[in-house]
Amino acid sequence: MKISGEKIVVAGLGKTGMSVALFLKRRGAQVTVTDSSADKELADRADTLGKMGIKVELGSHNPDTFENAGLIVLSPGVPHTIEPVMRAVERGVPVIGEIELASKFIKKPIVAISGTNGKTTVTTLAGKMLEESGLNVFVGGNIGNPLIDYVDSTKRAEIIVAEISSFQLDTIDTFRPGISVLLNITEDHLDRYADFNAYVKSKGRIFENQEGSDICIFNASDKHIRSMVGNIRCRKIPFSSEEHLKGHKEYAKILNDRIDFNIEKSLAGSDLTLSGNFSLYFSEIGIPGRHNIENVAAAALASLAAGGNAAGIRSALKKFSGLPHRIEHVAVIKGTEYYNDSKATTVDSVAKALEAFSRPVILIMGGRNKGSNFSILKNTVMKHVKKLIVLGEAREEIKASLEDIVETVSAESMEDSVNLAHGSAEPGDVVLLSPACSSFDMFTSYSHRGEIFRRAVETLKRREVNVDGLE
Ligand code: UMA
Repeated sequence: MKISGEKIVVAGLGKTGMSVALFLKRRGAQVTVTDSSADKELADRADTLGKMGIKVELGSHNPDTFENAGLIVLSPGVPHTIEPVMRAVERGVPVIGEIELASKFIKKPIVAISGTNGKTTVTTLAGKMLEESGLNVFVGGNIGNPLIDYVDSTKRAEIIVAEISSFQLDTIDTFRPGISVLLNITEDHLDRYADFNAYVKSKGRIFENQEGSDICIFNASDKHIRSMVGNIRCRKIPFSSEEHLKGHKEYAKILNDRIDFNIEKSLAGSDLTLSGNFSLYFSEIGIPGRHNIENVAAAALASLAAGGNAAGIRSALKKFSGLPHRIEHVAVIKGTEYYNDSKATTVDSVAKALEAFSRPVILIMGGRNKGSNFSILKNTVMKHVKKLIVLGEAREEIKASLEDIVETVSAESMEDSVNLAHGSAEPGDVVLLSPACSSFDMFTSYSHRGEIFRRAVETLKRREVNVDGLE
């Protein structure tokens, strides 16, 4: 790929744009970065880049900048459908994303993990399982560190494990992971895609360039995924309960108390002497919920396929107690357990979190709606939730969808939500923050929202301890 001397436009000056601009500059490209915002933080970044001879345009996207480019590299947060990009495409300017660019410079096999929910957990777990199996691994992508950072880093990995979002798949061209993993597809990002089908299609692109020798690991219980794998070329390894595994010789079979793995050889073609056939008991899995059984099945299959072994998988699982902001245990106050699931920004992830509990739940939901239909939660809420507390931009919409099913009250802030929950909680209950919305109406990110929840719970706990003098 020719970069030196090329006029390359980088759109978006977040983490990705910054890394891509520097990567291209180091290779002698004439780089222009453009960002529609002119925030103070961006001005500081622009200053840094300016000193290195990189032109930066902030505050709007100038169509001429795009049309005069030899190549456009989009950040995931910049839709490929915005007007200036579409016009440049019409004029024949190639448009790719950072994943496509990075993959052209990465020679080691890539394990690419996508899906609506569980991507970060599976990416983290697969990385740890491979490390515990003795392999040198780089973990990156949508998880937080751009894949392109690996190329110029000093780290030399034997295998790359990358979390890949649908936004990133929208701008691939030849990206071909040696191992692809597709976990599930449920409604998400409907504020960015024309409809659910467009989103499903985007997710399916993870398989697009795979060949017969490549491996695809997929959730055979998911009807959207099942319907797309018929046409793809690669070694197909499903994970699911028995009914969906018919005809497959390699699989992870989810039974009542364990997962049975059966896989013939790893990607490199080496024989798996001790791992090809083994069982993992649910009692060995320390993270809650049925969805995490599927996540572990997917991560372990990916690890086995990438050359990991059963001992490494077990060792990683022993050390892994879950990620922050995903059904994360925060505190026990007067017999009520408080959990932070701030990462749950879709209705499906809220349903999965609720299903992880057999005790009554006081649920805190709300934030900015990403295009979800909250009524989908009716049955699960009826089964698990004793009181619903709603906050943020979407609170009236959520209330209208679910107040017939459960007592629903509105809160003004996260602190107010936690106090309201505490007021209704009895010993044995669970208070769960699982918003089904993005955080951007009140917070800077889902992790910021989770931290504010944690602080509110900790303040409540201190108050209760002072009142009772114990706990
Ligand atoms: N911007 C424009 N024009 C636009 C839209 C946005 O210039 O039309 C600008 C914004 O003003 C902003 C910049 O683009 O300055 C932000 O770009 P970005 O959102 O791509 O931010 P990055 O920091 O590069 O983060 C991206 C991913 N962000 C998104 O997909 C929205 C990060 O995933 C990822 O960790 C990072 O690259 C490294 O790969 C975050 C995410 O929320 C965590 N992902 C979604 C998810 O998981 O659901 C997909």
